[in-house]
Amino acid sequence: MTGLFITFEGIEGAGKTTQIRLLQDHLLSQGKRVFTTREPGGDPVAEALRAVVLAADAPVTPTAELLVFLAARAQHAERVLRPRLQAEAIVLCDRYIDSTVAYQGYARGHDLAWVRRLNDFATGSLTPALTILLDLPVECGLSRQSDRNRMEAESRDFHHRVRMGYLSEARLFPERFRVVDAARSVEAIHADILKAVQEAIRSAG
Ligand code: Z5A
Repeated sequence: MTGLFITFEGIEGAGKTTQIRLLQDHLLSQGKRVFTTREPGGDPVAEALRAVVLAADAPVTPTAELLVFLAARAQHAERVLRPRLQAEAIVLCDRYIDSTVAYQGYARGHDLAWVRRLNDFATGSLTPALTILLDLPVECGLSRQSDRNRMEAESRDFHHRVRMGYLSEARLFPERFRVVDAARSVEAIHADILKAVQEAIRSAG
């Protein structure tokens, strides 16, 4: 695998979409080959699964929810992520394995070791070189929301567990995570992300 795999994580309204767009523009202006994608989604089958799990108006059980996110990821990893990385692109992905650990593991209560193993199974252990965690208080993130999907309608306590889960993962895997304070201006956050990405590009050689 010769590309560079970078993922973006954070609670709702953390600014992932905004920052990915800015980073993509910057990298393209430097002549880099860049591909942007998201989870759940990024492929027709995975987008269909996204609609099932996020827009369902009937109850979805926690186990079904976990397995749909993983099914979408398995499809995305094999059909999109691996080919793009093999084509030497810098791949920017909005949410990936750590979303499942934070939402379905820490917040919903599925066993963390089990969720990590399922992530490995779904992706063939395809792990990002760099994960940018955009961290901010739950109140701040929720106040930036415009429309609400099924997950976003969860309680504040649920979103707080998600945030704490992410921070725990960042402490567990410091070689991969960079935690960025996302309660600041768009420009200040972008500057920190650029530093982390430039370092990752240098390390990738
Ligand atoms: N999910 C899961 O449970 N398990 C999994 O394995 C996976 C996902 C993969 C996907 O939702 C949901 O699926 C997500 C987790 C769950 N659930 N929730 N909730 P999504 O893709 O529809 O939504 P999202 O990923 O949470 O994105 P978002 O809410 O759109 O947030 P964002 O992309 O991080 O932020 P943004 O769109 O860039 O910015 C939001 C607003 O804030 C917008 O108006 C911006 O102009 C504004 N903004 C951005 N940055 C700033 C700053 N710095 N200051 C002020 N305002 C800002």
